[in-house]
Amino acid sequence: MAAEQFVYIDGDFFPKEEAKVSVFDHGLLYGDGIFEGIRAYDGYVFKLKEHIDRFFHAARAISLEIPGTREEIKEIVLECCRKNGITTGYIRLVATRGVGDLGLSPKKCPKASLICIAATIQLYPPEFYEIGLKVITAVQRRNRSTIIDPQIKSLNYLNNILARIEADNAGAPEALMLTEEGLVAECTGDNIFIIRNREIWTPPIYMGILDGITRTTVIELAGQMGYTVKETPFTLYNVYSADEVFLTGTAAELIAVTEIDGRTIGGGKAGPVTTELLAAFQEYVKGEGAKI
Ligand code: PXG
Repeated sequence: MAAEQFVYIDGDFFPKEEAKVSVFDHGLLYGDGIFEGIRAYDGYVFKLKEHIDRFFHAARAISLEIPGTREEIKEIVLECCRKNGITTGYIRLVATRGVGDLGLSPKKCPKASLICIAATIQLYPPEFYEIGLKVITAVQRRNRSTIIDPQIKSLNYLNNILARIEADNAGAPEALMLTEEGLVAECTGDNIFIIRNREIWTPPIYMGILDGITRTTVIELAGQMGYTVKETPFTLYNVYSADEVFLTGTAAELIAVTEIDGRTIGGGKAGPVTTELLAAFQEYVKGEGAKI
């Protein structure tokens, strides 16, 4: 039998079945809150500092006071892993606006709630990393940064979910989202990279995408490996005609896209640059981050 799972909520650990929040929490009522999805590899929480920094920046952006310091939140994440016997897995850190009344205003929510869940992770089957993903472009556009900045990893993921529904309907595991202007933005839970003549391109953050921690890691690794990496706007034409396309995200790590909107990309399987970068990433994660 699997060991019992404990969820951290506001200072205490609760058995999974008893881990509950109020129906008056504005996280539920309005999607008012933020989250992080974090990986642990073999006893280390990968890029924990970067995830906690992004969490605190998002909190600032939505005027939410996280109940605790960066050091305290870090310790909660590590303790949550220990309590659940997680050395390799997935951690979800959530801050909700907390309990208020039925009005929109956060003014009536005196204290934000902090939740941490450490669990195992459902990954893509290993063969997907060789054969690559078939993705579609969603009709749903990525919301622009003047509306809700996609840099805020908020509990309001409906924009991404609407695109993911399109992917589900098409039998695709991911959907590519465009900006209002039709430029390539990102996927519903992953950033996108394309490779042209061994040059690596990815959309810049200002276009309205999440500043992905895997994205930054891959940009740094590729630079160290001697690749030219450009953060530059591009169109679907550049994606369709790319030599290789891959996605990055905490869950997916780095995964090839071999078909998009019915067009085969490159050779129809993970290309050489993607394969080399994935190997470098998998090597890099070993022992990186905060020790559990
Ligand atoms: N873009 C979006 C919109 C995301 O939500 C990424 C890019 C990749 O960022 P990181 O920092 O992970 O490299 C994300 C990540 C999941 C899951 O379980 C992943 C994300 C959100 C919710 C669930 O696959 N986001």
